[in-house]
Amino acid sequence: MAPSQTISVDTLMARVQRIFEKAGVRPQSAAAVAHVIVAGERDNCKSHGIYRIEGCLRVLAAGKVEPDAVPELHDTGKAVIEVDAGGGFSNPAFYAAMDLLVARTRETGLAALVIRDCLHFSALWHDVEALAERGLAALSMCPSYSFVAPAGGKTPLLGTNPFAFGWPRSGDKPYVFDFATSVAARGEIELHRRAGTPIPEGWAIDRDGNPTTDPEAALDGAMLTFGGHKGSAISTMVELLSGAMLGEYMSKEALDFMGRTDLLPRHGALVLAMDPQTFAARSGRDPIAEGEKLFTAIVGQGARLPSQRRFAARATALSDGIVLSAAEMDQLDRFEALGLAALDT
Ligand code: NDP
Ligand code: PYC
Repeated sequence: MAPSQTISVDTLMARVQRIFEKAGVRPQSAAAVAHVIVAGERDNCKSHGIYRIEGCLRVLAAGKVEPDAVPELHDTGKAVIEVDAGGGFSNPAFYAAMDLLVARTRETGLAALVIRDCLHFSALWHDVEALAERGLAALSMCPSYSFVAPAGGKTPLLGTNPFAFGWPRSGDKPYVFDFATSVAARGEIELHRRAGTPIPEGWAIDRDGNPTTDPEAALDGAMLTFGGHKGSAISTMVELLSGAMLGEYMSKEALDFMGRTDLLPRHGALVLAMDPQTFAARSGRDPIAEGEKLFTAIVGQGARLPSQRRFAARATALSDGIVLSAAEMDQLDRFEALGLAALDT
C-alpha cells in the first residue's frame, strides 16, 4: 500500500482554495469554503473534511450552486439580520455577516442571523466557535435532506439536522458542541460504505424498517434520531426554526428540489447569538465565571468537555501537520490539476 503523507495546514489550505478557484468559484468564496474544509481535516472531523471536496465539485459540475454568488446583507437595524447567499455556499455568507451579527448582539443582547438560499455541506462548529471567541453564546442549526425517520416511524422525513452551541471561556478555548440530530452524520455512514466496514447497530433501518449494519442498506433505508423521541423532537425543532420559520426549505423540500441525494442540499440556516453579560447584568454574577465552575466540576469527575478531542487534534495538526492517505493525496493532485474534469476520471 502506498504510504501516507504529511501536509501542513497552510499548504492544505492553499491547495483546497486553488481547487475551488480552478472549479470557477470566486476567490473570496473559495477561501471561505477551503477554510471550513481544512478546519474539519485539521480537527480530525473527517466526515466534514477534505472528503467533502468531491461533493462540492459535483454540485458545481451539476450547476446547482452559484460559483460567483456574492452574499447580500439585509439589515433593518433590528435584531434579525439576513444574508442572502444567492444560491452560493453558506460559508462565505456567514463570514460576510459575522461582524454585523457580533456588533448587533453586543448592542441588543440577542440577535439572529438568517442565511438564505445556501448550498450547505459543512459542520457548524466553525460558526459558533468564532462567535464564542468574540465573547458571545451562540446556537446554530439547519435542515439537510430527509434521510431520517421520526421516532416511531420508518420513512425518511427529517434531516440529519445539525445543532451546535458555543460558550465563551476565560483564558481557554470556548465550550463548543456540534452534532447531527441523527445518531450519526450521513457522512459517517458514507465513510463506512467507502471503507467496506459495517456501521454500528442502532444507526439505521433498511428500506423495510429492519435494523441494519450494512451502510448500503442504511443509505437506502432510513437513519435514526439520537435519543429516540427526544432527538426526534429536537430534529423537528430544527426543521421548524431553520426551515419553516425562515420561509426556507425543510429537509424534504430540499431533497425534492435537488431531486437526488448525491448532490449537497440547498436550504437556509439560522444562527442565534447572545451576550451573556447583558443577560446576567442585573444579577451581579459573572456568567463566564459561573460557567467555569461548571466546567471544572465536569472535568473534575473525569469527564471530558465536547471539542476537547477536536482542540487536541488541532494542536497536533498545527505543530506536526496533517496525515493524509496516498489516495487522499492523489485525489487532491487530480482535483488541483484537472478541476471539474477530474470528476470524470
Ligand atoms: P459527533 O458525535 O462526532 O460529536 C458530537 C459532539 O459531541 C462533538 O462536539 C464532540 O466533540 C462531542 N463528543 C463526542 N464524544 C464525546 C464525549 N465522550 N464526551 C464529551 N463530548 C463528546 O458528531 P456527529 O457525528 O453527530 O456530527 C458530526 C458533524 O457533522 C457535526 O460537526 C455536524 O455539524 C455535521 N453535520 C452537518 C450537517 C449539515 O447538514 N451541514 C448534517 C449533519 C451533521 P469532539 O469533536 O471533541 O469529539
Ligand atoms: O453528514 O449528514 C451529514 C450531512 C448532510 C449535509 C452535510 N452533511
